[in-house]
Amino acid sequence: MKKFFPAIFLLLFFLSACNSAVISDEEQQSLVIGFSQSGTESKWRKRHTDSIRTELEKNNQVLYRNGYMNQERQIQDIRTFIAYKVDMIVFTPLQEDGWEPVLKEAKQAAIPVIIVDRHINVSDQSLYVTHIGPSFKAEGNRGGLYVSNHFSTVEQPEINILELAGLPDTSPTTLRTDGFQETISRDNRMEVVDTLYGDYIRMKGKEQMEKYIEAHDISTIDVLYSHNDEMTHGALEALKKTDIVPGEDIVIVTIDAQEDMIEKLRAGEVNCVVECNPNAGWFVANAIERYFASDNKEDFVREIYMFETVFSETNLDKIPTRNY
Ligand code: GZL
Repeated sequence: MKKFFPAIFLLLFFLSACNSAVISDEEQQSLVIGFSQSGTESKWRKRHTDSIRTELEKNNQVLYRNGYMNQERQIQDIRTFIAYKVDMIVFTPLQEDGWEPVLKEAKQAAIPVIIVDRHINVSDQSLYVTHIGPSFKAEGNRGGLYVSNHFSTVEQPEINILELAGLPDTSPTTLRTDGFQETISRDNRMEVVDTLYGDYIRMKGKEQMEKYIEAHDISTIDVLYSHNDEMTHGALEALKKTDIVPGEDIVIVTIDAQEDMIEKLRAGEVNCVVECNPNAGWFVANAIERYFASDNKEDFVREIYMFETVFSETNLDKIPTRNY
């Protein structure tokens, strides 16, 4: 019996050690992450939120706050995360400026910050670990390329473009304008004759378009370039009150690729849908995992671009079902 007893003891000790090893691994994986989202203005944004929360909540505790498109509220949310001493802050800034003070507070509290989707303007680049998001300029390029190709076989001395832009002073709005302009400027017939701002909101897009139609001859516009699908839906509602046939009398280019806009593409009401990928969850979770596993955190990758594409009449049969 004596010989048998030590063996049992060793086996129990080994099993309990294994069990504690498994628990400590799980404890190491489980971080407390503060996630501040900018708003809920579009189906795109709701998918963006769900994607990040679902992926992070697989292995971590996530404190989620929605800023409802109010920067002051987002700043308070980040301060809450700091007070809670979270392990990591993930946030989607509503606009580019005004983040320096609160990010300095996070740095003083030694809490790393990841920027997702829109970018920020800060002089001190050490205030955030990395930025994860689309290439907004490439999205603008793709929209401009579609327009350039569309009119390359059209004999027309002037091509008038109306831009329906998103929220001013945000990186998607600035860069979608720059990317589009960069591409169409190679055809000197093309000109953006007016820019309206719909803040990425359907109703505001509709209001801006209605006001424009009241004050201008919309039949002189050849192209509508809209920075997101929600505003495009609003513009289509406004155009319904005119005799303009969308997709025929006016070429429409829009960005995001929500399912409800792919339906408009299939119906011929819009001509080009540039994808803006909202499925950031995996990219964020992977970056956090790699950051905490890294031996050299100061030298972490600074920009992580998400893959995305463009849809038009050329690939209607190849559009994956949208999950937003
Ligand atoms: C772009 C994102 C934009 C979307 C809009 O990544 O910031 O904001 O294109 C959303 O739908 O409002």
